[in-house]
Amino acid sequence: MATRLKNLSDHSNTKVPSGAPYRFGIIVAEWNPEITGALYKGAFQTLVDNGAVANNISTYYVPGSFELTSAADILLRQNTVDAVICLGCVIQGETRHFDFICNAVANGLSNVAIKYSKPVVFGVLTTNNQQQAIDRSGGKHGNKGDEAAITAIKMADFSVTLNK
Ligand code: RBF
Repeated sequence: MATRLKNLSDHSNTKVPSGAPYRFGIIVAEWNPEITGALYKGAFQTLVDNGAVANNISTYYVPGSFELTSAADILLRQNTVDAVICLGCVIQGETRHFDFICNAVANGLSNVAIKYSKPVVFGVLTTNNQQQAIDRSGGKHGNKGDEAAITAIKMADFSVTLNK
């Protein structure tokens, strides 16, 4: 499984650029709040552990993962952050909502990133059940919030360095 082969939660800090120069936005979906709350905690702490200044991290909440795209769009239009981390958790139910939401968010966030030429990190768990979500938000498969934070720092550095 990809998660077992590559668990960025175990990243080495030496390979990660400092987050000190950058401003980050974190957008958190309120569905499955115990999971997205754990993702947020991991993401925030990992940003700070890698040099980001707490005052340069802005946090926003949206009702569900579907709203992450429009929130990222609204935030990036303000030009106040160097990277956006979008955190959500979509758990497979009995209807086709899962597929619609996951596809919409994945495509939507990609489009927003390209529209603004800014990093938008897809920190959305898409799982078959609650246990898989728990395992990936601070459980046996690490915390995907941590990984999202590392990606945001690396991509903020990439983006700002190349745009100098
Ligand atoms: N939002 C999530 O973030 N995770 C979910 O697992 C989730 N499941 C949903 C299931 C149904 C049937 C519906 C109607 C919405 C669900 N949402 C979920 C909320 C969705 O992301 C969005 O907030 C609402 O559809 C309003 O646009």
